[in-house]
Amino acid sequence: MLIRVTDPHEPLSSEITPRSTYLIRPTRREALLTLGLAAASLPSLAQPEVHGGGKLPKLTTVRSGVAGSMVMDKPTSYADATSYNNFYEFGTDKSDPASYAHTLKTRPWTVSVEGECAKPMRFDIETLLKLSAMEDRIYRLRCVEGWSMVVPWVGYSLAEVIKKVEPTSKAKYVEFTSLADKAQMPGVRSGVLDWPYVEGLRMDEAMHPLAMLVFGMYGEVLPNQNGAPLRLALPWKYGFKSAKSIVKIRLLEKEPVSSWTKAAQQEYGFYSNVNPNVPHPRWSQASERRIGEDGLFAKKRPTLMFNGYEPQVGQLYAGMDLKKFY
Ligand SMILES: Nc1nc2c(c(=O)[nH]1)N[C@H]1C(S)=C(S)[C@@H](COP(=O)(O)O)O[C@H]1N2
Ligand SMILES: [Mo]
Repeated sequence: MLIRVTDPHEPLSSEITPRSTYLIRPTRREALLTLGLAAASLPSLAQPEVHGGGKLPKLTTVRSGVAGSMVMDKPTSYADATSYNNFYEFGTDKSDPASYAHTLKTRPWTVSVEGECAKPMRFDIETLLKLSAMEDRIYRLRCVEGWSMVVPWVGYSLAEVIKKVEPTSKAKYVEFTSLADKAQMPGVRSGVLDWPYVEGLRMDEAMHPLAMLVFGMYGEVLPNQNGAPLRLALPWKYGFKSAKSIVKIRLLEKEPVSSWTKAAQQEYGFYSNVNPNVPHPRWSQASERRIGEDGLFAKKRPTLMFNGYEPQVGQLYAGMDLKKFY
């Protein structure tokens, strides 16, 4: 596997010349961006379609400076990104979250950050909303099922919150727990997963600037079906690593066991980095269908190593056997 050693804050050639500009005919905006002109200098050419449905509160945002935070693929439509969801707490059909998540109460909401740290804290959602500047970032999201989306998220790096509690030297992993309330979440009455939904990261993954704590999408607060009031976005990992509606973050010495690993260990490993070369035991991961763009009979597009974020995150896995640590 190719590991390039680069400063994660430096713009990378993959961003300057995005894949889409050489695979398809570039738009004027993309061509100009390729020449190094900032989008801000192109007032007549709008930013990608990043407006929401207009029914939810808007969030004030700044453009992110994090390398890899602005993929140039066309964003998925808001309608698709909010109606085709995985959120098993509300049912297993893709349409269930949009149909049933209105029963989720997102206020009051607290997130406790605890475990191996000097200053465990319980954050109110309003405090988290003000903790750091809200950034616009456009990330690819690759579901392990073989479909993908491009989502303009709003939030900031997860590291901002972790730093606040002052992790000890024993903090090697981070565990995330989603809300599991039968009264608000009809899917929690079913046994599809061992609730609550739990996910985890290695500490260096969690501290990577691309690992994002998300409060909104398309310039507005998150709709419930997308994980309100806060969820993760880990663009180089399969979608299930990005836990929704988080209530607890725990710093740990030992690797946590995620819900999906518990459900099927040979299918869902702890790392779950997007990897076209490591098939899921029941299907290939070499290609994907972009929701809203690639019709059912269209040729699927190739899946990229680390979902296209190898320049930014590849070095986290230097020397690791990615077939073993799937
Ligand atoms: N709590 C919780 N988080 C979750 C899930 C879930 O079922 N419950 N599904 C995951 C999966 S499989 C994917 S692909 C993404 C989907 O996010 P989206 O609906 O915003 O596209 O959320 C992830 N986070
Ligand atoms: Mo997924």
